[in-house]
Order: sequence, then structure tokens, then C-alpha cells
Amino acid sequence: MSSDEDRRIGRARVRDNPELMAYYDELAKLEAGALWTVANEIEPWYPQPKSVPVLWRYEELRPLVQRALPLVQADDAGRRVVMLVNPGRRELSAAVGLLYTGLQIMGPGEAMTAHRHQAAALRFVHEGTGAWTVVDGQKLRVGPRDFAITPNNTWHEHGNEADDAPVIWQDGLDIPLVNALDAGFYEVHPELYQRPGAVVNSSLLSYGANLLPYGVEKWTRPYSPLLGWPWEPSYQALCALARASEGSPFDGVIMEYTNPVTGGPVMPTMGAHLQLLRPGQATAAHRHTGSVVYTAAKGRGVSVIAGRRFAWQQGDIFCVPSWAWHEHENLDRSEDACLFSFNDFPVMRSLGLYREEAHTDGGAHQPVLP
Ligand code: 1HN
Repeated sequence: MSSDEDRRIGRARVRDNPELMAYYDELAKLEAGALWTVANEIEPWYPQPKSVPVLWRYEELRPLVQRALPLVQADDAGRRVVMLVNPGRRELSAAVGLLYTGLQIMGPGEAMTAHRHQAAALRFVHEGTGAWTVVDGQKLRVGPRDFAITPNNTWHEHGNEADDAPVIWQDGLDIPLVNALDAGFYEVHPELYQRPGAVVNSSLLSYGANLLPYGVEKWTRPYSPLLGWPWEPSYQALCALARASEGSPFDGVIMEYTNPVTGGPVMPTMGAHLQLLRPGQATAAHRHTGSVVYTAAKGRGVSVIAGRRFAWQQGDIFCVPSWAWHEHENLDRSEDACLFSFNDFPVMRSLGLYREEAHTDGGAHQPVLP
């Protein structure tokens, strides 16, 4: 297949005429249609995401997130969140693909009520030291750059027990996916608040050190029994891997947050990574199916996504739509840079839809648009 004309052979290329138009009208009256009128659109040669690459600057969003604190009561809003909306996905409230993300603010001493839903959630803390969450009766404390999960259908409520500063954390949810599948359910906790067990961080105490509790009932739920991954040991793990390995040509030194029982992703629908770019490192470009939301966790750099340059610094959030070429560069010559990210790869992999490709046309880097 060389020219566009050749590529049309074997594909729909029926020209309209009055008889056909009348025929289409007849079909429409019966809630039916002719496949060949839409075939090329619904079966593209390769993914055609409606999402576009976007960078959300934390410095710009932060004052607006802070303004929500006095503007709305947590009780009235349910959750006080500024969501990040992809211009191509407004009708789904998605940040990219079928992934949602937003910045949630909780004032000193605030506590949100408990609920559960069919959508899975995850958190990445941007600022504030007083954050806690109770997930199915387990209280977990999280600090800046910690990662935590709220698997689907688990009761959850959170708050901020600091008495001085607000907490701002980033939520990531698969709501657009769950809604696309018409599978959403939502319940408010019958008592509005859970009664957490006495032991704080019990999942970390039980599963946080690369050993599994032995001789007790095996964990059989489809998500990680470990619910939190503090920043410091996660960053140290990356630094250790950087000493032992070159890493990936496309992602630098990258690790996946894993379910310690399976070694797989933390939840069935969303995975998460932490990656380190060495001082001055520029990765090669690749593309894959699946959408990714990135958060700059440390340092500053630039990512080229679908030919456009996005400069980021700590706290900034950006997205890579499915099948978009992307590559990252650490702009600092002496310090490493880190990117946290979450994705829908577990969905793509479990459905047999994951594909990946290195950029080789004209070199390892993609052309940058003017
Ligand atoms: C939700 O339950 C939370 O529990 C945050 O903090 C953001 C966005 C959409 C739907 C549910 C939370 C959410 C959400």
C-alpha cells in the first residue's frame, strides 16, 4: 500500500447519489444505517485519539485550587476538586483518553464523608503534610509525593489533620472508562464516616517491605493489598536501579508500582510508574496504545509529544494520548528529574490491545513542529 489512492482499495468508497440518499433515509427511519458510510471513520488505520497533548502548570492552577477552599464547603461539594479537562474530551470530563484527573484541596482539620464507587481512584500528593485517607476501614497517612490507591468499590473518605496548611493532592480515576462501559455505581456510606481500625498504615506494615505475610489467609482480591507507596523509599528504589541498570531508552530509569502479591499493576484498570531521567538525559521517542497522565515529581525538563514541546517543572501535569510519539528530556545538567505517571495499560494489556513502537523514521527523535 503506497499512495492514499491504493489504500482506498478494499475500503469503503461509495459515492453518494439520490437513490442511495433515499435509501439511507429509509434505513434511518428504522434506527439502522449502512456500514460503508461510516466504516473508514470507525475503523481507522491506526488510533485517532480525540485527546490532544496538554500541559497544566501547577503554578497557574494552584491559586485557583486554593480559591475553591473558601468558595465551597467540602460537605456541599462532596469533594473540592478542580478537574483537568482535555479540550478533545470535555463531554467525558477526561484528562486524556478514558482517564480523569483533578487537584483536590482539603483545609486544615477538614474531613470528607465516606462513599464508594465502581470507578477506581489513585492519589499523588502535591503539598501539605496532614493528609489521611481511610480505605475499607484502614487509615493511611500520606505526605508530599506519596502515591496511594483507592481500589474500586472500596469505602473511602479523607481529610487533613494538619492545623496550618491545606493539602493539595491529585486524584486519578478511571471514571470515563467505567462510564463508557455503562458500569458506574455510587453509594454514600450509611453512617457517613467509617470507623477506622486502630492501626494506622496497616497495609504498609503488612506488605511494605518486599515480604508477604505467611501462614495466614492469602490475599485474593483483584487489587494490591498494599495501599500506599511513600515517596522516599520509591525514589531510593529508582536511584538504586539507576546504579544497577541503564534503564529504558524511551523512559530512562523506570519502575512500576506493583501489587506485591502478583507483581502486576496495582489495580485492574490503572497502573502507575515512577521514572528517573539522569542529569541531561534525553530519551528516544516511542509510542504505544494506552493513555498516560504524567506529573513532574522532581526537577525540570521538556517532553516532546506528537511533535510539540512541553516544558515542565515539579508539580506540572501533562498527558500523552494513545499512539502519540513522546520523548522526555531532563534539562538540568547536575540533578536528576522524576516523573510520576498513571495509565490505562492494564486495560489495554488484559484486552489484548497493547502495542508499542520505537521511532526510527529519520532517527530516534521525532520532528518538532515549528
Ligand atoms: C472521588 O470519589 C474523589 O473520593 C475524588 O476523593 C475525585 C472525581 C470523580 C468521581 C469521584 C474522592 C472524584 C471522585
